[in-house]
Amino acid sequence: MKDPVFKLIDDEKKRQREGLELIPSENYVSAAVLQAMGSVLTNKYSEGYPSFEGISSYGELVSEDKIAEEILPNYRYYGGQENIDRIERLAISRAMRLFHADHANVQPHSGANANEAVYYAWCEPGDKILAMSLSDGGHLTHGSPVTRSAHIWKFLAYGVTEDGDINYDEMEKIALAEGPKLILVGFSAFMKVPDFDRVVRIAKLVTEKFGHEVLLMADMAHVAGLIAGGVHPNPLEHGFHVMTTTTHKTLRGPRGGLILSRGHVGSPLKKISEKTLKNIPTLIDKSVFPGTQGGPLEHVIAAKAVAFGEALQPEFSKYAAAIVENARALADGLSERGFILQGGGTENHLVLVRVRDSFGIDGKFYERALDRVGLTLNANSLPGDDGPAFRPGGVRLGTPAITTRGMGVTEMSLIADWMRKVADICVSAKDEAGLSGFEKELSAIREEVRELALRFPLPTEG
Ligand code: DSN
Repeated sequence: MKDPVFKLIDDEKKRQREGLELIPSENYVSAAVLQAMGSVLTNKYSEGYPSFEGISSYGELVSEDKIAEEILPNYRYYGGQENIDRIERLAISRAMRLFHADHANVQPHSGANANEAVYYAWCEPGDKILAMSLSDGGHLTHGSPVTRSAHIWKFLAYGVTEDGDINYDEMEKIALAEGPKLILVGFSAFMKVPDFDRVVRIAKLVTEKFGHEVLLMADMAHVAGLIAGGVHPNPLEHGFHVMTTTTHKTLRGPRGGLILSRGHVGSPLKKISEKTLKNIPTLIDKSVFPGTQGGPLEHVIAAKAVAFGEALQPEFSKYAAAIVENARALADGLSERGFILQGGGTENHLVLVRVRDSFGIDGKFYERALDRVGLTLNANSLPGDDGPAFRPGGVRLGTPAITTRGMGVTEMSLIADWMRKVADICVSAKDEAGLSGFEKELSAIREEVRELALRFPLPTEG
């Protein structure tokens, strides 16, 4: 008998095909990415690293055929690495070219692992790290007290201003009062383009006052695809030392993490006596393995390599530009229909809607009602939210996945229309139980959503 897991996978395929994915951190991978991920590479152990020799600096063009042919001595703890090494070297080289980095570590299993590996590479226990607060749009891994990191390092938080931008004055004030070792710019619910140059200036002031080097880290998980596509500034080109990201959001690769850095690339086997910014690529390699992870997931690394190869193609820039254009159209469409938006709109792929302020309904209720019509997004807290975390005042949505399906501004307007209709139903229904009185209205919208979704197949459906 067939394992019931496969029936459930088929059900999930149907859900993805017949609904619209509006969660801004999700996307649909290509058939090639899926194929690499579901390969025999999952059978192989490869703790350690391939040789970094001959992988280009980002400015040089090194032939991929050469990388794919060469077998070089490696830093691995297992035999049988001749294919794995070449795959990982391709992934590293493509990531470096994509993000103009001196080095790439493609092994982090996730964005959370990538972030923790950077903290562990640079900071001693008790050192101070300055990052955006979770409630203002930061991320759990940027120092939320419920995480392990928050028990090891002392996190300080800056917030956002009324108009939804980073409060740089607050960042500077805290930085100059506390002297953090690391300043982090990164977010999971923030709609502006960060002013990286201003943060670089703040770090210089900290160094002048306290005498230590400050690591500048950007967690660009949400916008990595926009950076790769050239429609968002690259923090590494503005003086940041490290950029972390996941590979599955706007970057449209497999679920996983990635760390890019600038500095000198040395042997991960050599002892490093001094933690300097120059050595950061090697400090990070040591921190990922053996510092915080064991065996790398080489099937995922192969899929990362394929996704990076796709993102290096000229079409990817068009895709990135379309994500932003669609997000603006969606934000405008929602505003025109009475939704109040955090920050007034968006400069990236993400929109944060103040549903409680707009219609007096909470984000979770609205998320669940939208689930019933096949529009998937997530409830999200808003700056200044003081209610229960599970019943926040907002919802977060974005356009990476629907743009992958080929949708454009016309479809954004349809989505905004459906969202307004569902909001009106929620107001009349009052609570989730009350939605049962609106089955007919919800089913009619569900059919319209399904019909639109089926006109735009997933990339894996050919
Ligand atoms: N959980 C991701 C998001 O949805 O933004 C960030 O890691």
